[in-house]
Amino acid sequence: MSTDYHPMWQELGLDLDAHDALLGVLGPLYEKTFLTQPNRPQGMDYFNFVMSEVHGLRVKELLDHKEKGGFVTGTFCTFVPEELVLAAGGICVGLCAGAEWSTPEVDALLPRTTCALIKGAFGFASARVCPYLAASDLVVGENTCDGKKKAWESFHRFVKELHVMDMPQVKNSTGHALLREQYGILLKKLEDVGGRKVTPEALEGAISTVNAKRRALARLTVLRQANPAPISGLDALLVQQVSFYDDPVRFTASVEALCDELEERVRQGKGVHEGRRPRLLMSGCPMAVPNWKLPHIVEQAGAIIVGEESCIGTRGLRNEVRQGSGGLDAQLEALTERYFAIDCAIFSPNPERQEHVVDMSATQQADGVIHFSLPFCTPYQSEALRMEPALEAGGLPVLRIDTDYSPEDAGQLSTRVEAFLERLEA
Ligand code: BJ8
Repeated sequence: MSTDYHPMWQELGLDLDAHDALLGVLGPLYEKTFLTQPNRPQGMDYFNFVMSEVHGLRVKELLDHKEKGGFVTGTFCTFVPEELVLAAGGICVGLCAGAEWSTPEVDALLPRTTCALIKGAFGFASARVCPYLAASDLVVGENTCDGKKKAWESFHRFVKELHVMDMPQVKNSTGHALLREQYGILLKKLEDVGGRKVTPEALEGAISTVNAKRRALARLTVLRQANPAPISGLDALLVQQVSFYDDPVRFTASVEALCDELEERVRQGKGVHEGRRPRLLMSGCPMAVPNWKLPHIVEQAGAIIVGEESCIGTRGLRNEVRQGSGGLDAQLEALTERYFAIDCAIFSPNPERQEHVVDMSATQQADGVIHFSLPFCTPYQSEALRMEPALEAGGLPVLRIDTDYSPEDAGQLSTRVEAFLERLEA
C-alpha cells in the first residue's frame, strides 16, 4: 500500500495490531499464491493493484462515498441484489469470510459444528479486522442454510444495522412470491438507510450496470473454454472474487480489457501453460477471499481449472436481469426471476445444480470435477454425496473434497489431487 491508512482504520474502530497482523499474513500469501504463477496476462496487473489496496484505497473510496451522502451495504450472499443497493445510492460489498479468525467471543456464540464461512465472518467481526464491515451502514443477512439462519440472531452485536431477508427453500410459485416480497421489503429498507426514494430510472441504470458486469464475467468464462486455456483458474477466481468489492463500472472495464488480451491469446492458440494439462471444473461452496488453498494445490499439481460452479463463479454471476420491464413493480419481478434461478443447495430439491455442473463440464471441456464443501455445510455436502456417483456414472470423474481454511491438511489434499490427476491421465 502506497499510503499509511492507519488513521483511517483507527477511525473505523479496527483493532490496529490485529489488523496489521492480518495484513502481514495476507500480503505474503498473495505473493506466494498469485505472483509466482508463470505467463500471467498483463490485464491481471489491475487485479494485483486492487488486492494490494483492498484494505486501503477501496475502503477510502467507500468512506468518500459516505461523505458525499451515500452509504455502504455489506453482504454475505449472492441472493442480495446489488442492483437495489446501487439504485438507492449505496455501494454493495462482500464481507470478509474466507479465512479463519477464532476469538473466545465467537466460540461462545457459535456451535463447534458451524462452517468455516460463518465462523470466519464472526471471527473477523469480533476481532475488528474487517474495514468493510466497519464501513457498512447496513448488513444484509439471509435465511439460507440453518447455520446462517441461527447466526444472524447474534450477529447484530457486531454491526450498525442488520436486515435479514427470509429466503424460499423450494422452487415453486410460493417461493417465488416470497422472494419477490422480500426484495420489496429490502428496497424499502435501503430507501430508509439511503434517505431517498428509488426511481425506476435509477433502478434501470443499476440493472444495466450489473448486467454489464455479469456479461464481462461470462465472456471470461467463455474464453476459458479454449484449449489450451489462456488464463489460470487461480487468476480467473481472483477476478470473480474482486467483483464483490470493486466499483462495478471500473471492474467491468478491467475485465473487458483482460478479455481482449485473452482473446488474442486464444486467436494465436497460446495458453497460459505449455503443453496439455488436465482440465478441471471446481464445484461447490463459495470460495471467499482469501480462500485460495484448494485451487492453488490443484494447479500446483499440474492441472488447470477451467470453471467455477460456485457463488463466486457462474452460479452467482450468470443470467442477466431482464431490462426495460417498466416501473418498479415490473423491475422487482425481473430481479426476482433472475435471482430465483440461482441453484443454491439450500433449495430442496435442487436438480438444476447437477444439470448445471454437467453442462458446464461439457462447455468448458473439463476432464473431471472437484467438488469442494466446507465441513459442516450440510447443503453442499449432501448434494456432493449424490452428485459424485451420478456424474461418475455419466463418465465424468469426480473428486469430493471437504476442507476448511486451515493449511494443516494441505499435504494430504495434494496427495489426493495428484492421485486424481493420475486417474484422469490413465
Ligand atoms: S446463494 S451458496 S452465498 S447461501 S458454506 S453458510 S450454505 S453451511 S454460503 Fe451461500 Fe448464498 Fe447459497 Fe451462495 Fe451455509 Fe454451507 Fe456455510 Fe454457506
